[in-house]
Amino acid sequence: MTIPTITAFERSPDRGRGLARDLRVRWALEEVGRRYDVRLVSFRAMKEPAHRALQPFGQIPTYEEGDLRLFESGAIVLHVAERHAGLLPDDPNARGRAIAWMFAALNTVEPPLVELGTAMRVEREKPWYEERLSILQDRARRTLSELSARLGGADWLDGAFSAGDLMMVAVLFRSKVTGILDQYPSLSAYVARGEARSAFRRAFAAQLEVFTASQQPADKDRC
Ligand code: GTB
Repeated sequence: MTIPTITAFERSPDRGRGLARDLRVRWALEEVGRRYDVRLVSFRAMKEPAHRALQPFGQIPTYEEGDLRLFESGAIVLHVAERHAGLLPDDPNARGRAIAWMFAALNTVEPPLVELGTAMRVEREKPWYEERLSILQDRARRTLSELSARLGGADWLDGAFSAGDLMMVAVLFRSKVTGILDQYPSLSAYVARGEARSAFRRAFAAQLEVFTASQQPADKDRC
């Protein structure tokens, strides 16, 4: 079986603490027990034609396996989940629902959280920051309240852990730095359950290791 190669940041402002979206791809590969190689790319290399041929927007992650080339973390996780046992239920309806949760994570939950996180990172000095912050917090809270209501007291979103949970936890995990998740104890516990999985821990450690191994400085100017 070909060993897939993914791309990840050579340098990252968070120094590999889970903000970069290769984490979810690593996690999916770890969940299904698939070894993978990592090619680290610089910010300059990401914008060059060779990388843009893989990722039109000049971003990570990408995925190469034999003659297959994929971009978009969601598409990559879905590809991994569809080709290996463990991340999607066998029952076609349950499978469809798990995929719906993946899309909900990426299309409904991630956008307001990313908007909030980005504003908190790069718009703090703007004169309108406080007003915008409050609008973005309201938007994020609305979505998180609805998600929390649906999760209720369950461990996972729809029965057993699936690629839908993997993607939702990965999305929520990235927003922990904003502090907004602290207002939702059941979602915080949901993320903690995801983080406690051994596959997540291996994926997180592998991403972190890129940066601890080289002791490199943070690149504050990018992403
Ligand atoms: N929709 C795409 C997907 O899901 O694959 C989005 C991919 C994406 O956003 N990639 C980012 C990237 O390559 C890295 S994850 N950015 C470089 C660029 O656009 O030039 C976003 C990210 C990672 C790390 C931090 N950080 O450390 O602060 C912030 C955001």
